Amino acid sequence: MKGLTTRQLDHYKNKGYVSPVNALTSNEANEIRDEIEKIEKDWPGALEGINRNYIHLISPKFNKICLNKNILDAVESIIGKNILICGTTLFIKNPNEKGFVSFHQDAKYIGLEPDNWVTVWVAVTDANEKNGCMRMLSGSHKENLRFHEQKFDKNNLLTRGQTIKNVPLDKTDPVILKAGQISLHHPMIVHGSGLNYSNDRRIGFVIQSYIGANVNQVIGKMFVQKARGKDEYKYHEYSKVPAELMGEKEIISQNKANKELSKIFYSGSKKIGKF
Ligand SMILES: O=C(O)CCC(=O)C(=O)O
Repeated sequence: MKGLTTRQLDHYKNKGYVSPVNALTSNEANEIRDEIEKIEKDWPGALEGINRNYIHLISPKFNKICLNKNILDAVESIIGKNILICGTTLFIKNPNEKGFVSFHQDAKYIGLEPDNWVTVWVAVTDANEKNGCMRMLSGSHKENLRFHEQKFDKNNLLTRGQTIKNVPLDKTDPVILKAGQISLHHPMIVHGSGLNYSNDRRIGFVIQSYIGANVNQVIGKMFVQKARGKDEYKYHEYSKVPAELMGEKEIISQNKANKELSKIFYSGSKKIGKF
């Protein structure tokens, strides 16, 4: 694959997202799941709370996903050839839990400017309407930032439970993916997801986000890694590439990054959520 086709790119520009895009094999997706489940078993709690973030700093396997050629080719079609990785997050919905993601815009609280950045959602498991795939309000990226109510619901997988009200569900598009496929979405698109009614986990490994080297962080500090091209702006501090799974240095690097991330997530908020 050499980047998005003209049709896929037009879809992204007009609707604010594109999917499905083939990126990993189903075996590669299963390897990510195995790595997640190994960490959950051997280091209980290590992927929970704030530590569901910057997970590409604690596992060489997760790091490798962020450098996958098919993913980077698709990203390059959108943000150009100078690409930095500035974060990763796991969005896991277990069966029989009530996890959901309220409708929101990623650009609202993240402080990345200008909006030359894109989020890649890697399906570690299949994602479909039954297990609570993402839903996109097509075209909403062309409008302004909307009002978000901060609800802090306990089952909301977003930091502040930030919620755009009255989004018509029947006007949103489901992002249906097979394990290994990806979707890419724009910083301004209104999106969210419902409950998992299936008997298996729904797992998204989210590269949140790939930024152009020209993108600065205007609220706080983020740690980046070079994915492709040049960084002539040098706005950000670079994090270490992990050498081993959950090594001491790797954990220190993740903790340092998450401490700063938390300040960005909750900037101006009276309350701190669980992520
Ligand atoms: O995984 C989900 O359901 C939502 C993820 C999300 O909001 C995002 O990747 O920006």
